[in-house]
Amino acid sequence: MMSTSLRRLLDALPAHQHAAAQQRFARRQAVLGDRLQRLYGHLPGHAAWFDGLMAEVGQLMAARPATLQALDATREDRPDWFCSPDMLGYSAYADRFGGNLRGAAARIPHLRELGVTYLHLLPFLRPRAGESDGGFAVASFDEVDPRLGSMADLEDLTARLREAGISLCADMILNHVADDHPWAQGAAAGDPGLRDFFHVLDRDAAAAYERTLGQVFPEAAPGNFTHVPAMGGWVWSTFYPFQWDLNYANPAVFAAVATAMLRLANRGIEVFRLDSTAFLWKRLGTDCMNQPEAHLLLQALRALVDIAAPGVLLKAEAIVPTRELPGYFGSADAPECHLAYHSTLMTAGWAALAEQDASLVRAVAAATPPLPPGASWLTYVRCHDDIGWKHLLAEAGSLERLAGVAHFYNDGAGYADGVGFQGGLATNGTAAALSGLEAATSDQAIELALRRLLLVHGLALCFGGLPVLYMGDELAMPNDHAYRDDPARAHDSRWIQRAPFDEARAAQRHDLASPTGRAHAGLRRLIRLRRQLPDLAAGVPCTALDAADPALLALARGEHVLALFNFSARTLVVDLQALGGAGTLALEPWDQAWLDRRSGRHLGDTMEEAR
Ligand code: OTU
Repeated sequence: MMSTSLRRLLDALPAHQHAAAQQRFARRQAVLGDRLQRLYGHLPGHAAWFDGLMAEVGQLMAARPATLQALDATREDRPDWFCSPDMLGYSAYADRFGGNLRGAAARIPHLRELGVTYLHLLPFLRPRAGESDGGFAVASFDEVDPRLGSMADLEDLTARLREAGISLCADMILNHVADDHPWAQGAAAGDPGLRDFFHVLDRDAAAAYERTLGQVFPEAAPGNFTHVPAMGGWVWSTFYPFQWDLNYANPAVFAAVATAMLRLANRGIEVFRLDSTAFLWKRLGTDCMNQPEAHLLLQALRALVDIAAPGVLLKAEAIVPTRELPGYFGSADAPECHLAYHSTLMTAGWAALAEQDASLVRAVAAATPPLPPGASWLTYVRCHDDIGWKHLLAEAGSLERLAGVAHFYNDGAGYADGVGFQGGLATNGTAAALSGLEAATSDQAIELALRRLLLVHGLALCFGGLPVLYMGDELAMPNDHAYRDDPARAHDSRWIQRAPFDEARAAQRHDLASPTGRAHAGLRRLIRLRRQLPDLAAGVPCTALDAADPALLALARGEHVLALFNFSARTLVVDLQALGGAGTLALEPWDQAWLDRRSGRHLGDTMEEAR
C-alpha cells in the first residue's frame, strides 16, 4: 500500500513525473523518514507535518523546469560526473568579479580560457540593509540583491553558464538569517511561531552555553549571543550580532529552509555551498559544532534533494579539524554532502611553506580516509575567508607550533605579507601576497614567489578533489588595503583578499614577461596536465609516501602519478628509486614535478610529445 506521504507527493505531480518520483522516493524514503523521525518524531502532529512537507516538495518538483529535469536524469545516470579531473572551480563575489550578475556572465570567456566548469558566486541574494558580512546575512531567500540584478538575471546567468559547460554554485546560508529577514522581524514583533525559529535565552542560560563555546570572530564580534530587547532575551548569534542562528530543533525551520533551497534549485543553481554546516545543532556542555543531529539534518536534506532535484550537488562548508571532515559525506546508506571543503589540507599546505617542512601535509593526508563513491573533496588554496591555523591542532601537536606559523605570515617574519585575524591564530591575504610576490623586488625573488604560488596550487590540483581557484589568484593579484578606509569593513581584515577583478592584470595574462603572465601560464599548464591524467580523478587513492627529506612531499596517485613538491629554499636531490621509480631528480627550491611513477619521466613532457 502506498504511504500517505508518497500519495501527497504524487498528487502534486503531473502523470509523466510519477514513475521517476516514485522510484526516487522509494530509494530515499527510509533514510528521510528515519532522520526526520529521530529529529522531530517526538513532537505532536509529526506524521501530518511530514505529509505536508512531501506535498510541498511535490509542488516544487512539478514546477521544476524541463531542462533541469533533463539534467537531473543525465546526472542520475552518472552520479560521479563531478569527480573527473576535467572539473575545475572558480570562486568570486559577483560584484567584484563583474559588477553584477550580468557582468559575471560577461566573464564566461575568462573562465573558459582557464578550463573552469564550476563557478561559485559568493552570496548574491538580498542581504541585510547596511553591514551584511559580505552578503552572509540574508534578508530574503527569494530575491536577488537588487544591486546585482534580478531573479531573471539569475536564471539567464545559470542558462548561459550551463551552455558553456559551467555549473553555478550558490551559498545556502542555512545556519542563520539576517536580523531584518521577515522571520526575524516577525519574531521581534511578537509572532510566537517565528520566535521559535530562533534560540532566545535568558542571561543565565546563555552564559551556561557560552562556557563551552568557541568564538568565530573574537575581536569583531565577541561572544555567541546578542541581547535583543524586542525579543526579551539573548538571541543566539554565532557570527555577527546581526546573523541570528536558526533553531533546527523546530521542524518548521527545516521545512522552510529545505523548500527555499529547492526553489533556488529550480532557478538553475546546480550546487549549494551549505555555509557553516558544523553549527546547525546546539548541545549544552559542547562547542555546539559537528553534533550528530547536524548530520541527521544534512542526511534528510540530501534525501530531499535526491528526490526533488537529483542533478543538484550539496557542498559542506565545515571548517573543522581533519577528523570531523569525512563525516560530512555521510555513509553509503545515508549520504550527506557530495562535496566537502578539505580545509585542513589547504591550511597544511601554507603551514608547510612557513615551516619549510611538509610534515603537516603528510599528517593531514594520512588522516584523510578514502572518499566514498560519488563524493569529492573540494581542494583550494585561498578563498574569501581567513586561513584558520587552529584547525590543525591535532596534526601540529601544540598551539605554539601553529602560533609560529601564524607569526610567519602575520608579522613580516619572512617573505609573506599576511595580516592576523581571530585574535592572531588566523591569517588573511591573497595567495600572491602570502607567497611573497608582493614583497619581491628582484627577478630572483619574483621567480621564487611564483614557484611558491604554483606549489600550493599544484597540491590542490593533484591531491584528489575538485580544485577551486579563488578569483584573482590566476592573475597573482596583491592584497587590497582599501577596506581599512571603509568604516563598514575596517574591522574585518578578510576584505584584504576581496579586491575587484583587476582589468589591467587580466590584460597582461598572456605576457610572459610579467609575473601575472607567468602565474597565469604556470597555472594553466598544471590545469591542462591534470585534465589528461585519469589518476587525478577524485576517487583515486592518494598516498603521501615516506620521503627522506622532511621538506619533500611525495604524493602517489593511482598507478601512474607521482607528484613531488619541495617546500624548502634548498635544492633537493630526490632518490626516485626509494619512491618506487628509477633514477634521481634534482628539485629546485619550492619547485614541483609531476612524474610517471615507474619511469620517473616528467608527465608534462610525455604529454607534450603525445600531442
Ligand atoms: C562562513 O565562514 C563564511 O564563509 C564566512 O564568510 C561567513 O562570515 C560565515 O560563514 C558566516 O556566514 O565558520 O564553517 O573563520 O571561516 O566564519 C563556517 C571565518 C565558518 C570563516 C568562518 C566560516
